[in-house]
Parts: sequence; structure tokens; C-alpha cells
Amino acid sequence: AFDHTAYHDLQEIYNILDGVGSDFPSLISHYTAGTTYEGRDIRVTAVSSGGGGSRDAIWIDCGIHAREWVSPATCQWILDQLTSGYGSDAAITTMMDTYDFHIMTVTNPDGYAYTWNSDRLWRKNRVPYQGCHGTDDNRNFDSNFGGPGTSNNPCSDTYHGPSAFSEAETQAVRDAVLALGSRARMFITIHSYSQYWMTPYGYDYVLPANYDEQYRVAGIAVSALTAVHGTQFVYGNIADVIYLASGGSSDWAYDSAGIQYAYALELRDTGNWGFLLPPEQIVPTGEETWAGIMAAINAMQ
Ligand code: 0X9
Ligand code: ZN
Repeated sequence: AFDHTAYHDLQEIYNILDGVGSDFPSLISHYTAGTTYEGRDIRVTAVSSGGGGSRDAIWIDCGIHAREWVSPATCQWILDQLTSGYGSDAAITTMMDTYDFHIMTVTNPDGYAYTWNSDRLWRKNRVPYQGCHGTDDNRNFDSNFGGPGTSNNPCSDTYHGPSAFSEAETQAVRDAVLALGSRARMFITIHSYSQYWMTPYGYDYVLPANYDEQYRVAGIAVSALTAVHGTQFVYGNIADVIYLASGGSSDWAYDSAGIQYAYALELRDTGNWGFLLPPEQIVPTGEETWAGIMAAINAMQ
């Protein structure tokens, strides 16, 4: 089902997800976490080797920002590794017999479709507000909603939306993650670009109570990531590593969902190609990111 040599449009990605579901029916189940303004499904792929829904869970979402194409490509890479590795790769098998994975491969499908059809560098969703289009879904969570690093102008790329959780995409992430309850052990939201592995918070320079532990695990993840292809990542809290940004999903995951390991990743590169990362880099990006994520999962206490 998978093809990591090219980027795929939304319909192709959904066909790939259907394909992996029919190829691995004992591992894969799909559910719809929400429906967008333009009527598209927001899909989650649950990967489980057993346990009847009782196991701890890892949440990974990709593509909350439409133009960051290597992000959904990396969620597809992860799904491929999990399904092809179960029963053949010892590390993956052990991990999958311990954790369920819930993967939202295209969190913002309206925006993603728009980057294919109209504007390659579109970021937000496509809901119309006051003559412009789109809320930045990563400013729409209730983590200091409307605070630093957000805009109340619907024409801005960082428009926070009319109210916290006003958007179908943020409702979908919220509801799917909360449905996991205390089983959710790690939350990873995948962006590009800049090569960062970031912990809360984005809404303030204060650090989470367990910052030392999240930082320790991030360091292990980045070492494993760098070991694959030598790619350098900077790690630390969002506000210091990148900038103040309120209403983000990983701050919400830590503060409100109570997930103790909440990471926002910025994948390749550092700006040479930026959002237009060549498809030849999908595989190495997937390889190193997956190595980092596996190391992080195995380093959790
Ligand atoms: O600005 C963003 O939303 C992210 N950077 S991006 O270039 N991919 O748009 C950073 C997200 C930081 N996370 C939180 N603020 N929670
Ligand atoms: Zn982003």
C-alpha cells in the first residue's frame, strides 16, 4: 500500500490507509474523529497487536499545518514500520505488544487538499471568517487561548479562531486523545521544518513541572535520531527553542489531557528547501524520526 518515493494527495493517502487496513486487518482499525468544514473525514488509524484496548497508548498526529508535506509522509512511514515490523523486527514487536498507537495522518485535510489544488504554501484550515479563510489549528487549543504568538485577525497565518476549540480539527484531536484516557502516555505532534524536538510550553517561558524528565527523554530521542543520518536537532521547551505560541496542541496535551510526555517536532530541513522538501528526503526523514520516536517510547519511566 505504501509508496515513500513521492508525496501523495489526500485521496491517495486515504486509499493507502484503506490498503494497510485490508493488508493487516488484525493490527489495524480506523475511526473518524471528526468532519471538516468542507465535509472531509478526519481519520485516525489505530494500531494494536492485542490487549482489547487496555494497553497504554502513543498518540501521533501529522499535518495540522497544510503545507508541511513531510509530516503526513512521516506518519505513513511510521504506519509502514509498525505493520511490516510486527513479528519480524524484535524492537517493534516488543513495543507493539506494550503500546497501542493512534495515528492521525492528515489532521487538517481541507488545508492539505488546498495545498494540492490551489496554494502550495497554505497553512491553516479553510473555514471562512470575515472575508478571509482559515484558522491556525495550532493556535486554537485552550492552552492560554489568544495569548502571545497568536493573532485575532482572520487574515493572519496565526489566526487563533473565534474561540478555543471552534474548529473541527482541534475538536477531533481533543476528543480522540481524551477518549484514550489515562492510557495515553505520549503525545507527539509532527510539523516541519527546523529540526527541533520540543517540550511544553509554547504559551509562556515557564517550564512544566516535569520538564527535567521530558528533557531527558527528548535528549535520548535526539541522540537516536542523529545516529541514523547525522541530522542535528535542537531540543528544549517551545518558547525558548522556537518562539512563544499560545493555543498549541502539545501544551494542551500536557496541561489538560495530563500526558506527561508531550512533544512537538519540527522535521527537516533547516530552511534550504523548507516546506518544499524534495521527495527523495521522505525516506531518510522517516528513518531518523522513527528511530527518535522509538527511543523516546523506550526511555519513558
Ligand atoms: O508555529 C507553530 O505552530 C509551530 N511551528 S511551524 O513552523 N510548524 O508552524 C510550532 C509549534 C509549537 N507548539 C506549540 N506552540 N504548542
Ligand atoms: Zn507547523
